[in-house]
Amino acid sequence: MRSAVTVSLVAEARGGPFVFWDDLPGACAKAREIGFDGVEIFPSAPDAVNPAELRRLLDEHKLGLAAVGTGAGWMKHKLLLTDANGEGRKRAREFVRGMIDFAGKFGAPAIIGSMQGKWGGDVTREKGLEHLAEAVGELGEYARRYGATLLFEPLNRYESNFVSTVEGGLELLKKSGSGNVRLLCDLFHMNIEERDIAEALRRAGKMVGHVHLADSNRRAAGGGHTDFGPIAQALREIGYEGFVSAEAMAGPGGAEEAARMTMEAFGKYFA
Ligand code: LER
Ligand code: MN
Repeated sequence: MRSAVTVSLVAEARGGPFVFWDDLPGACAKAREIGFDGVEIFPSAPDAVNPAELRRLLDEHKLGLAAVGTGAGWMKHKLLLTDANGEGRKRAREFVRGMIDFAGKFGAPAIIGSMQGKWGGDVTREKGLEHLAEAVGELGEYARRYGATLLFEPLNRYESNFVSTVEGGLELLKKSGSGNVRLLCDLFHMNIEERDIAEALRRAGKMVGHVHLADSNRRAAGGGHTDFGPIAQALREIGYEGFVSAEAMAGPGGAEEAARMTMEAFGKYFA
């Protein structure tokens, strides 16, 4: 397993669970200094980060690009893949395709998280799930041109009501019809929704494509009461070799402390 740390470049996501903020060169330098293998970035739009500049930073600090988040599609541009309005859904897919084009240059996967939206109002659960599965299927196939997968992230009940568990995620992936989508298993969401996190990871097996690492309270690993031993053991058992990426709230000690706590936990359990 490889370690990564999140960097948000989206002002509208302020208060969200990202370790580093705003300063991509600074975050890359710190990530390297602390010993991470990669960075996971949340750009505000597909063209917001210059790919040549990112390539230079990754090379300079010997980092991989773990994944690219599309959350700005919702948080900044108000785009949802389950919008009741067809034009809105179309623009949401275009946005994600743009993010796949960006991430694909680095062979990295894009993430569908908050762009899945919620059902309610003029979106029924059935219609919403149908639109979501269709979009995930199309976008998953689209990512193939880069030899990259697409990641779908089940979210806890307070953030979405479509897919909150591994079981629901596996159903959605099946419904999507694409064999190129994997689950992003976020240990914070799983701590709220799964009966047993390790068991759920075993159930997901080869469909685990990425892991978000946070403690029970969404602080950096070590800042809450999650028992990472059985979780890491389950990941080893399923042969998971991808990134374990810190997506957590910095505590009073700030981003650097959160990153260092994560690295300590990573070394102890996952390395
Ligand atoms: C949001 O809670 C989250 O976990 C992100 O990775 C998804 O956008
Ligand atoms: Mn997450």
